[in-house]
Parts: sequence; C-alpha cells; structure tokens
Amino acid sequence: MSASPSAIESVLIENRVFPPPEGLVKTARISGMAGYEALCAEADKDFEGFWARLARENLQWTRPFTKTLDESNAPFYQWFADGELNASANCLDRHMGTPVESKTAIIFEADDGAVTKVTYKELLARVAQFANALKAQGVKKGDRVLIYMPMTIEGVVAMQACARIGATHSVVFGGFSAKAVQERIIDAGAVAVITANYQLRGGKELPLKAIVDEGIAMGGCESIKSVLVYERTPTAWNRVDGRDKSFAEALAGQSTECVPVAVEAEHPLFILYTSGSTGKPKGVQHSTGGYLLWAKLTMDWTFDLRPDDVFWCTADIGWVTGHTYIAYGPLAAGGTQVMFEGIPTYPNAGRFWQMIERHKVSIFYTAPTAIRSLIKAADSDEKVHPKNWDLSSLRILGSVGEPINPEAWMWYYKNVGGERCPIVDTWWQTENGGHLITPLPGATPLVPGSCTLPLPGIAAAIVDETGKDVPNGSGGMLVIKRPWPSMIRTIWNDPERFKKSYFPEEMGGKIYLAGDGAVRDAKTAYFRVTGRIDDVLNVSGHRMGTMEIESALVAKSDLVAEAAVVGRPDDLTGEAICAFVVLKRARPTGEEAKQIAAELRNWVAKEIGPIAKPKDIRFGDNLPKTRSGKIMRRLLRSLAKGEAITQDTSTLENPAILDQLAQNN
Ligand code: 6R9
Repeated sequence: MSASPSAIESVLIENRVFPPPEGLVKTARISGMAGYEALCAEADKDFEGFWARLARENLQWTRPFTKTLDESNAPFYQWFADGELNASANCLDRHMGTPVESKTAIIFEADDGAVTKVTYKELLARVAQFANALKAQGVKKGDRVLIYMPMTIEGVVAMQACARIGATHSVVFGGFSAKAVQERIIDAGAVAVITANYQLRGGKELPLKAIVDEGIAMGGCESIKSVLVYERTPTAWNRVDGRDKSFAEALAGQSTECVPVAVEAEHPLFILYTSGSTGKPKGVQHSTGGYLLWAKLTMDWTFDLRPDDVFWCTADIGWVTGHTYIAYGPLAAGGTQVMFEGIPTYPNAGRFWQMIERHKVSIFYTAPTAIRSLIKAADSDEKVHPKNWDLSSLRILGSVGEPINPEAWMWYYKNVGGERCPIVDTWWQTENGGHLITPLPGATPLVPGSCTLPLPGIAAAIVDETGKDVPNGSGGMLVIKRPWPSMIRTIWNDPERFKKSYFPEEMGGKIYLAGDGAVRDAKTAYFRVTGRIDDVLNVSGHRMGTMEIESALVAKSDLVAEAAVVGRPDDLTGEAICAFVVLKRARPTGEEAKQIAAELRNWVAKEIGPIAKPKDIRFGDNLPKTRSGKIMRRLLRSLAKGEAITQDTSTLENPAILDQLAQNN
C-alpha cells in the first residue's frame, strides 16, 4: 500500500525548525531561551515563592494571601487560599484611572458585519449595571447562574456580572440541546438563566430562549427563579410571567455602579461542563485567584500582549478557550480584542481574513479544524484565499483544540502569517484553565505539529501506566506532576469522580493525568501530543464522550437495542464520530438504513447537540463481543477506518459479524 503518511507519521518525521523572529526575541517579555530557562530555574528553586511573586505582581488582592499552596488535602490543592479578590475588578476596575480606561476593550463584529465597540469604562458600567440587575433578581454570592448566550458583548457582560457579585457561572454552548441545558441546570442547582431570544449565525436566526424553556419543562429545574432574556433580534419570544424578564426590563432603573464582592481565592468562579470517558459530562470547577492569574499571565507570556495589539480569539464563550481568552484573559491584561458573532464561512470563507484586515488584528488565535476547512475553501476558490487581503497587521498566530498537522501548520505559517509570525501551538484542556505546554513567541524555536515545551513551573512529563517516566522518543501518557494555580479544583458535586478521573491511585494519587497520549522528541525533548487515549473523541476541537453518544442512541428505546461509538480519523474535523447500531428490529439496508440513520442523527442532535451527530452509522445484527460480553472497540475502530482486521479475533464470540459491519449498510 502506498498510502500518504498520516498526520501522526508526518509529525514523527518532522524536522523543520523555525527560530523566533529576532525583533521579537529582543522585545518579548520572555526573551530567548535564556529568558525561558531563567523563569524555569526560578520556579525550580522556590516553587511557591515563584507563584507568590507572580500572583502579587499580576493581580489586585483586596486581602493579601499569606499561604501560597496548601497540599495537605491533595489532590484537592488550594492556592492563595487566605487571599481575597474579585475577578471582575481585576478585569475592569483595575484599569480605571489608567490610560486603559478609555481604550477599546471589545470590537464586536456581528454576523451581518455591523461593528460595535465598547471601551473599558463603558464595559465596566454595563457589567456593574447588569450585576445590580442580577442582585435585584435575588442572585447572590455562591449562587450558580446558567448562561446560554450567543457570541455577543452581552455574553461577556453576563459572565463578568456574575463574577462581580460572586455568583458562579456555568456557560452552556449555544449549540447544545434542551436536554443538555436541563441536565446542567439540575447538576449545578442554578437559580437563574441568562439567555437571548435568538442567536444569529451564518445569516440564520436560531432559537435560544425556546430551548431553555424546553429544557426547564423537562423537569427537575425548580431551582430556577428567573430567566433574563437579551433581545438579540426583534423577533418575539414566549414569556413565562413572573419568571422571565427582558434585559431592558431587568436593567431599567439599575445603577451603573456596583461594588465588587471580594471572594476567597478558592471561590468557584465558574463551572464548565466537559465530556469525560464515562457517563454524563463533568462539571469542571475553577477557582477565582489561581484561574485569573493564569488567564492574565498567559496573555503576557504566550501572546506577549502589548498595549497596541488587537487580539482575536475565534472560540465561542461556551468553551473554555472563550472563557480564558475572551471573557477574562484579554480584559485582565487590558488588551483590545475582537469578538465575532458569526461563522468563518459566512458570507464566504474569506470572512476571517477580511476581519483581520478590517480590524488590523495583530494576534490571531484559532483552531486547526477552522484552518483545515479554510484551506479546503481556498484551494477550490481563489477568491477566498488569504492572499486577497492585507494581513500585514498580524505578528503572532495561535492554535488550540487539537493537534495541528504539519501541512495545516505550514499553510497557516505561509499564507496567513506571511512567514514572519510565530505560531503558538497551545496545548491545554478545560481542566487546566489555560495554556500549559506552548511555544513562547520570542523564545521557542518552532517545529510544526509540536506544542514544544511546558510553561515555567509546569511539571509536564510522559509516563507509563505505573507513573514511571518513559525515555524521550517513546510514547506514553501525558501527566503534570505538580499542581499549578489554574488547575481544576474538583468536579462539581462529585469529588470522588475528580480523584478517580485525574489522579489515579496507581500513580500515587497526586499526579494529574491529562488523558492524552504524547511523545517527547529524542533530541529537543519537545512534546508532541498525539490525541486522547481514553474514550473521548475530539471532533473539530470539540470534546465528545463516546459513552455519552452511546447513551443518547440507546435512549431511543423504541428503536435501538445497542450502540457502540468510536472515532475515526477525518481530514477536516480531526476525528469523525462513527456509530455501530443494533436495532430492535431486523437490520435495515438500502433506503431504509439511510432513513433510520438520518432519524438517529437528529435524535442525537436533540439529546446532546448537533456537534454530537455521528457522521457514519452502520447497522449490524450484533456487535463484536468477547465471550464475556465485552464490546471489542479496537475492532470497531479498525472497521470504522476501513482497515482490514489484523488483530487477534480468537476471543470473539461472533467473528462473522465483522464482515457485516465492514459494509457501509
Ligand atoms: C483548550 C481545549 C482538550 C483536549 C486535550 C487534547 C486536545 C487541545 C491541543 C490539543 C494537541 C493542542 N488539545 N489543544 N491537542 N495540541 N495544541 O481545547 O480544551 O475542549 O477541554 O479539549 O483537546 O486532546 O485533551 P478541551
């Protein structure tokens, strides 16, 4: 077979090296490898002193902390625990009376191209007023608030307003279903929902409020006392009297001043649900102090943000990247950022490049899946190729969400960055709070497809199942051996699951297990993350649990008897979801199979959200199982890829099933 090398293989043979631009080495905060090594040495020498210094320099504390790290109840680590601060004050109030006060905080570009700008001073007034509106609804410190909002300034205002009064927000991505909204309301015990009547994406008006209503109507959401509705469009929405208010009604008469509530450093700033390898999504709980330190610090370290930069992170606020690099980091660092409501392909696939030119974006942070789809679009239509726009304002590019294949990296480097902008390939997870392994633009020589080296103080390593280091050049499991300030604090409502998921006993119970496979280069010791090693899929940079999709499929109990979900490599989305389904009736073929597959896809979209729709659905009379009844997923993975089965199938109870499942219905 003369197959072209897969993404992983081409990473393994990658030997191009791109040194940091000289100008940037001179001016960057972390200058050259010597600058990086000096910080690493400082962290090595006095771990707690290092973090204490940074926490004092980067954040404003209303009550200074005296203890930096408390490991007495590991892995429930505590950072800066006796200190007090407010996250919103650290993003907004701190800039008042400085030149940042009148600077543009957010340049908002709507789906239709309309632009709205807000200064720091104006943003503070809006956040304070909204915080007062929340208080008037009875929301107080420690309450949980669910946010289901479109990408709008109001979305950031809602998050910041919660932070201002010490309420813990839980943002749900606007593409998730009513059921997902219901489950998160129940798990978090939310008292209020902040939503919009509709969201605008790609010229379409999509409902949000109606989905909230549907979720609440599913039951168990009695904790919800109020629903605040941002009227994004003039379209009417259904009002539940006594519970629902429009933003305008909630804000009427509220003062634009609101004293921020000081909270303990460990106070939960937010809960963000993410997929795990088993069962329902996990409510990842983050702190206020350690998290915010990371948001600010990585803006300075990874992006080397400067006063005249225009930063643009294309993530949605419903994901962790949108939390750290839209709602908190850029504001804490006093930067100007672009926020975009729409999608990269509307009105055409040149939208990103056009926006970079229009707003003179200097730091651009996006996902490999977006880059790959824009490469494809540019290949088939010259008119949307980035060369048609002036991208000379760019100085740093970033990538996040999944491994970036060297081909996409090179295209991004050449065609977007004009071969002058370093690409920071930032590896991190919802649980990490912010970048952990990443190049530094003024220091690290780049290798396409490698996230290079851990940030100072981050004890990243690659180990075997027992927690022992593997030599460079051999693959293993990515772990972080020491705590860091912005780490997950617990899984909301489930501390046992937190311990079990991330701090396995076999490794001593104190080492953070990321769930990713990785390898370090034999020469450079650079990290290359190869993808998840658990039952989590990464589809277009979105995390999906295979079990979650399986449960959704079997929940269609009139039709589905059994389902198994695996991932298979996909050129565009990184991984694609492939479901093997056994129906309660005879195995369908031809048109009937197509029709039932479509029905099941829509079902999954309703249960979880459209992003969880399986790309392939194959029907079988049964699934490949061992004699003890275990589904042999590795065989399903091979079948999904269209590979010949070379594995040992001697333990299989029903080997004949493989031929049937190898066929695409
Ligand atoms: C920030 C975010 C986390 C998972 C993670 C890994 C993958 C993210 C990556 C990367 C290789 C990178 N991932 N960044 N893999 N290189 N630069 O995406 O958080 O949604 O929780 O996903 O994404 O597999 O474990 P989250």
